[in-house]
Amino acid sequence: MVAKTGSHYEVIVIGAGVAGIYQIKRLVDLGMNATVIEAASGLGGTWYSNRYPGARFDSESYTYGYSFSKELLDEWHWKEHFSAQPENLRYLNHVADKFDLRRHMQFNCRVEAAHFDEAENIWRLQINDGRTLTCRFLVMGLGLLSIPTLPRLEGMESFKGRSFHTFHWPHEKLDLSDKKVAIIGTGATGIQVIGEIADKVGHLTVFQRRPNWSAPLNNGPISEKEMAAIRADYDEIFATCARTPGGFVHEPDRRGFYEVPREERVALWDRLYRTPGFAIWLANFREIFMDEKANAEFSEYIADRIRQRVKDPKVAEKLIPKDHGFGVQRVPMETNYFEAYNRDNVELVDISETPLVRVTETGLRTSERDYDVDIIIYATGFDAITGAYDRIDIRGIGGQTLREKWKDGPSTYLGIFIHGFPNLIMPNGPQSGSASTNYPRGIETGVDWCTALLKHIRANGYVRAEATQEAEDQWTRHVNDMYAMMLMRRAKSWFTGYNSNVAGHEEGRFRPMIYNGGAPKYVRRINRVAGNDYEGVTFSGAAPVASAAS
Ligand code: NA7
Repeated sequence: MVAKTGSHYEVIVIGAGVAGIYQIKRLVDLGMNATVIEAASGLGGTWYSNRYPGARFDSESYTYGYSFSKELLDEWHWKEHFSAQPENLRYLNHVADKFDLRRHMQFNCRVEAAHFDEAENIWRLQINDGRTLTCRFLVMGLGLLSIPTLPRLEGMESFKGRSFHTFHWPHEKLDLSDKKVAIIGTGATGIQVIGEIADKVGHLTVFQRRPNWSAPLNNGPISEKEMAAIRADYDEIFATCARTPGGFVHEPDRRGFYEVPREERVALWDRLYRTPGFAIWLANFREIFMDEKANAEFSEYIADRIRQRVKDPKVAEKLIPKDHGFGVQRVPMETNYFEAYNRDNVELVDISETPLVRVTETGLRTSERDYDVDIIIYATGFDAITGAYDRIDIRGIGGQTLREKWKDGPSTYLGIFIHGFPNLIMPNGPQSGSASTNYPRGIETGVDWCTALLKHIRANGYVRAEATQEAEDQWTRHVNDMYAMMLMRRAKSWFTGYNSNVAGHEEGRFRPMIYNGGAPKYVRRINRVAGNDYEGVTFSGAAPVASAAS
């Protein structure tokens, strides 16, 4: 028997981000004894930490917010089509306050270890404050991009100025005027930062290893009148998101790429280039994702756009990716990014030609020369998707560690269960529907499904739920097979588990991290599983054991 000492919960949720907030709401509504454990000092996950200038949604704001409460939808006014971090954090705090969720959250608590106790069928969690907490079910709301990674450069500690990863951008206001700033990394984050600070810094030196394809965000304010129209349209907006593969409002152009004459293709692209958000990526022809020739033609269209916007042709060429086509990795959306390079105070250093050698006391050294700066910004990405799992000592049946099980890439059932790790549930795990789509839409689906599962378990008095090996193998194969159709498979990006700064994640080691089948297909699949008595999951406990392989 498990003693109810105040340190035991029916459910513990790790992480108070977008997933954790909604998950605890659903658990509290069910009257479950549940808590959220959060390492940071406040809620919000991504939006708590990423406070760098330019941090904002690439989802339309009104598709990012929660859909579960009409009252919440009616009272919240998104101020911009792609809302920025301060507003996003205010929103998440508003949600927590409105539904009185904060009292179910424990901050500044980092879970260091989670071990499954096979005799009791509970998880034992070691918290960094010395406590041991136990729970029957462990729900992971860890975040896909919550473990920032730094380059492995000699001399990083010796730098006398300020340096930080964008994830750790100082919370207090940082005056950059008159400062010489270096930024390393030109992914989605670097591109947002550069576009935002170029006209606010004394001098900016961008250290680019590989350029990224990027297109205009076309952001703008939302007036009271527009917001009223959005509110009236919410049902349709969410229905569209549910219908589209990416969970966004952008529907793919279902005409065949080659059936549409070239002039019409270009007319579509001209329109999409002016359209807000991911339209340029997701409302495009589907062949862009799968057909090398179609992708090359569209990439060349975007390359010309870059050439038109960047005055120095040599700089323009350096900003055009040569090693991958447009859209084979998540597309960074930009505001004034390419124009930044037309400024006298902005300099591009191509470190594929002159590699970074080390950090010095006064700045950065490439193979060619020294760059003295006051501030170094590392926009160098994340140990994505599985990184947050790897940082916790998670042990399942027989003491098997998850780190070891996933060393060559994740394997899951539906992105929700892991064989050998009973009672551990991931509403937005690796290989689930949310990672590659409009994140909160996938999260709501995942959380709702996991909540229904927990209700089912409770109703039947089960004490243990675990995916079968067979079901996990089948799902992981399915996830893997789907990459075969996608040009994305060969991209060096966090979608395939690439990160040059993490041992074992360097180039060449493909990991099936995300589900590429699209949101509607994923939802149909998990609903079918639930409808078939959770096929592929074995339950045990008070009720007779129900088991079925998928
Ligand atoms: P990304 O997309 O992983 O980008 C990281 C960038 O940092 C990328 O340009 C990397 O170059 C560069 N990088 C990483 N390590 C190094 C080292 N050691 N030296 C030089 N340059 C380096 O992360 P982001 O934070 O920009 O975006 C993550 C997601 O956040 C994004 O997709 C959105 O969904 C939100 P590389 O390409 O590896 O040569």
